[in-house]
Amino acid sequence: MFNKIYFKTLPSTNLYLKENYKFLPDGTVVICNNQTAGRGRFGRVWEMEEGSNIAISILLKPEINIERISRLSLLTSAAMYNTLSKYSNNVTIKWPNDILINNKKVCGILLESIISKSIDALIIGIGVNLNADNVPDYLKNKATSLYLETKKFHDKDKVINEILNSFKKLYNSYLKGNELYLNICKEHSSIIGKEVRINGEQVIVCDIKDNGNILVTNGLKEIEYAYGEVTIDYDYQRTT
Ligand code: BT5
Repeated sequence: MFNKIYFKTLPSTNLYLKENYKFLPDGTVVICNNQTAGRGRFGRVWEMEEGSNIAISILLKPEINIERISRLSLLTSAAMYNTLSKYSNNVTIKWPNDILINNKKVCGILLESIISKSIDALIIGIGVNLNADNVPDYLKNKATSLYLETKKFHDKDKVINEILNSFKKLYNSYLKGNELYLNICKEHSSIIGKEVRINGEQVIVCDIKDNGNILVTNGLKEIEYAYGEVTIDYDYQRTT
């Protein structure tokens, strides 16, 4: 399914696919060793230490209903859970796009879509702190790497293949209408039952719904979010 293209350095693997998706087939995977302008959601920065970490983007051109697109973030989170939990304990998924180990972020996912009359391209970017023995100072409280958590180096190509294999299994079943990844996201959620802030409001997370949205309560009423920024209470305590 996957056709891999390797680069030594790119500004951003997602950006590369955004600029070139027209000429590339469904299933193209861009991998780079050094990403100089990695991006997160809402225009935020994604840091990457040259050589030791993973930056990949997957190009998809599926014929699916537009409303099912956002679920691919959760599907990718589940694939990342399946992969990283082979190497470490205490891997959890922070809805919708963060993977944590021991409550610190080890992986982020950026889903971008290009839509005209139908879906022209979906781009799923995955950044993993793999073998870095450090994270930038300003992220020390909330970021980690697989190496820092396991004290072992991990074979980058092997981990990338495992990510892609796990993604492929879940994605093929998603294309047939099955949402297998949802159970993984619920079972290994870092936020269900917890008090968090979502878009600034203090709430308790009740569930992840079948449509991929999160259901929370503020004590007075239940609210459903399709996307948003979740801050876990211990983050709040650390940063205040
Ligand atoms: C994400 O955004 O977590 C999505 C990150 C996606 C990165 C991949 S790498 C391959 C592909 N190409 C790209 O250009 N991007 C994708 P968000 O939820 O907005 O989180 C961003 C926030 O995470 C930042 O504001 C920092 O607080 C934090 N952060 C930045 N770099 C980090 C890192 N290496 N490890 C952990 N946290 C980080």
